[in-house]
Amino acid sequence: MPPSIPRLALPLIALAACACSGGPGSRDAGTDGTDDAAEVCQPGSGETLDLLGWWGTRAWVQVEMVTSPEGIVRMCPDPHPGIALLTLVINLHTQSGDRIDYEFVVCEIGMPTVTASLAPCSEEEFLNVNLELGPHLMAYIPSQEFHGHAEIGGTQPCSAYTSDTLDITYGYDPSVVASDEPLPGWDVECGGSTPEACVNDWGSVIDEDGDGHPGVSLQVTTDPVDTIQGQAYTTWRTNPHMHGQVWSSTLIQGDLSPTMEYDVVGSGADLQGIPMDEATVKRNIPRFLIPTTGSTYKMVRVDGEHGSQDLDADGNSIVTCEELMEHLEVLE
Ligand SMILES: [Ca+2]
Ligand SMILES: [Ca+2]
Repeated sequence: MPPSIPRLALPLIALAACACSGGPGSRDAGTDGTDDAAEVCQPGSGETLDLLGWWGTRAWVQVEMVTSPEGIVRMCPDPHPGIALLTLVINLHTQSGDRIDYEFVVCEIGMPTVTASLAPCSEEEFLNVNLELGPHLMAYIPSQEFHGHAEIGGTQPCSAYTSDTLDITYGYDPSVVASDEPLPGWDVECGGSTPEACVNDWGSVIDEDGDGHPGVSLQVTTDPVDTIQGQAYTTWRTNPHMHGQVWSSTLIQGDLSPTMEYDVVGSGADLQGIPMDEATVKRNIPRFLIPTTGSTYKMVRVDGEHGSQDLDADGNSIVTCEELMEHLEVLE
């Protein structure tokens, strides 16, 4: 960091990126999903589709982070592209005509490493900012069950598959804040300093990951210099609307029209013990955009039926996130 840059800026970078990461994830750039989506379904087998059962699912969500006009943080490049990875276990449990009801759990949300700098972007000053779910949140999400249903276009391979699911939310009560209303978040124009005064719908914010802080916590680390120790306390909402085709009784894939957003309800970030002010942090968080195209998903049957791999290691007729995560290669 150049000496002219205030040290205070460092945590802002981290939190900004954390915003970036608010959705971005990406350990592998998701080339698998992209490649598969580029293929064309061939209804070769002529089988009558049977889709009920357990499916491992991965979504590659294209995300972009852009620098806030008021921010001192600059994504490099700006906008900064990335891929967020969602890994799910879905149980397609009931079929009635062309409708299939399902339950699912989110196993993992992976966010991309972001390169950031202070304006202007300087290749010598890049700081890698790594955002991930805090340890409590990481342990918590596989315990949350969500519901949805899918419409199937037919009984033969290459039939359309369109799923509709409720919002996946963390850190607030979705029965209080409707899906078309803003997430609970800190009002940067607030004259006060407490969340009671400054967070809209504060009453709906819950410590859902049980770490003693409001909302759910995202953890930020930086390299090559481990300067920042911080968490952003957030509310989170995503909804992976899936459109695609049933390739067979063991493979469904296609495009994703995801929504993914977050807001800050508190700051747990500090630099050498100096806590950051929430409004200042939020003003410096880059905006988080999701292109309407380019995201893909793949569902792979994992219960041993129809020749699929059987990941139900303990034989209890339930495939858990733990069992899926042991064999993520099936989703690649
Ligand atoms: Ca919490
Ligand atoms: Ca099992």
